Formats: sequence, C-alpha cells, structure tokens
Amino acid sequence: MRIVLLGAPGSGKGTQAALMVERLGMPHISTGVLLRNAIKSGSELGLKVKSIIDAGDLVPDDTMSDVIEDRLSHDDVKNGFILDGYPRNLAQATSLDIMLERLGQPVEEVIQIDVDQEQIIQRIAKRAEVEGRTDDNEDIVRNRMRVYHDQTAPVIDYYAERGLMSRVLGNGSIEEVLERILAALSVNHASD
Ligand code: B4P
Repeated sequence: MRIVLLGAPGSGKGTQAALMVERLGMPHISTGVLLRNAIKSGSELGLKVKSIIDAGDLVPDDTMSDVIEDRLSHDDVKNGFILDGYPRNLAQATSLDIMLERLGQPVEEVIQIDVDQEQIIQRIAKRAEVEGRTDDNEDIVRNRMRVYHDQTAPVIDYYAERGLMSRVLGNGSIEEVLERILAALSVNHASD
C-alpha cells in the first residue's frame, strides 16, 4: 500500500506512522525527520533549511522535490510506504503525482487526521518540554498552524476529488487513533 498521512502540526502523523510501520511492515518516510537529520548532520541541505524550519515556514518546493525524489529512489519503497509531511501544498501534491506516475506507483490511500486546535496546542507544549524541538515554541506553532490552514488544508480537497481520502478523528488515545486508521484502510481495501 502507498499511503499519504495528512494532518495539522501535532495531529499525530509522525506518531501514527511509526505504529503503522510495525503493523503494516512498510517504510515510514517523514519529511520532517529527513530535514531534521540533515540539520543534525550539518549537510548542505541542513544548512539551507534550518532557519526556515525554525521559523515554522515551508521549505521551498524544488528543495522538497529533490528530497522526496531521492528517498523514493531507494529499494525499500518498492512494496509501499507511509508518507508523512509531504505533500504540504498543491504544487507538492502535483509533483508527487508526477513522480509516482513515472515510477508506476500512484498514491493509493490518503488519511487525514483531524484534531481540534486546543488539543494540538497542549500536545506540542508537552513535546516542547520533552524533546526541545526549536520549532515547538508558541509563536512558531501559531505560524505553523497558519501555514497549515493556508497551504496544506487545500490538499485535502485535492485527494478527496480523486476519491482517495479518508478522514479519521485524531482525539483520544494513540491506540484508539491507530485502530481508526487501520479500520479506514481495511474498509477501503475491502471495497476494491
Ligand atoms: P514535521 O516534522 O512534519 O512536523 P509536524 O507537522 O509537527 O508533525 P509531527 O509528525 O512532528 O508531529 P505529530 O503530529 O506526530 O515538519 C516540521 C517542519 O519541517 C515544518 O514546519 C516545515 O518547516 C518542514 N517541512 C516538513 N515537510 C515539508 C514539506 N513537505 N514542505 C515544506 N516544508 C516541510 O505529533 C505531535 C505530538 O503529539 C507528539 O509529541 C506526540 O507524542 C503527541 N501525540 C500524538 N498523538 C497523540 C494522542 N493521540 N494523544 C496525545 N498525544 C499525542
């Protein structure tokens, strides 16, 4: 299965993707993790994106295309993947379609995790204490939420129009959300 996970910052994409990997046995591709690793390693990519991520803005589309194209060229994605954090705007959604069409591996399922803003603020505040991510402070989180509403939310309609979208409530425990996602995936596949 080739799955795209969508949701606001703090909706649980990364958390759920890690658990889905255990259940479904496919690689997890998180653009946030790829970018943070690049920053940690001090690579050219890392130096280029650090200030953008720290401000809560989106990394330019051409840079992200290169990051994703490179990751999708690895052998481990041949039998499917869980993509988390990409696409984040309509231009990225179109680029992804073109890339995957070329590989003969189109997106099959899109899961949008919906969580109310209050929960998101609480979760990110908690993560800030535990992980100390530089983009988890209150002002930056507000900017990330703005960017999400302005640029990423339209991607939901893009996939809904193509009949690929399932929406899942992301409130509740991590296990409850995981079961909702797995149920949505099996319902869609049962009707194939
Ligand atoms: P990401 O790493 O994708 O950051 P995120 O949106 O906050 O998601 P994340 O996966 O970390 O959080 P999650 O919801 O799992 O991106 C970081 C930055 O990289 C972006 O701002 C941007 O600058 C750049 N970037 C990435 N992709 C890009 C792209 N395609 N184009 C341009 N720029 C890009 O979880 C949040 C917290 O909630 C966790 O601490 C978790 O423990 C907790 N949680 C989850 N589920 C819970 C539950 N059910 N109950 C309680 N807590 C829960």
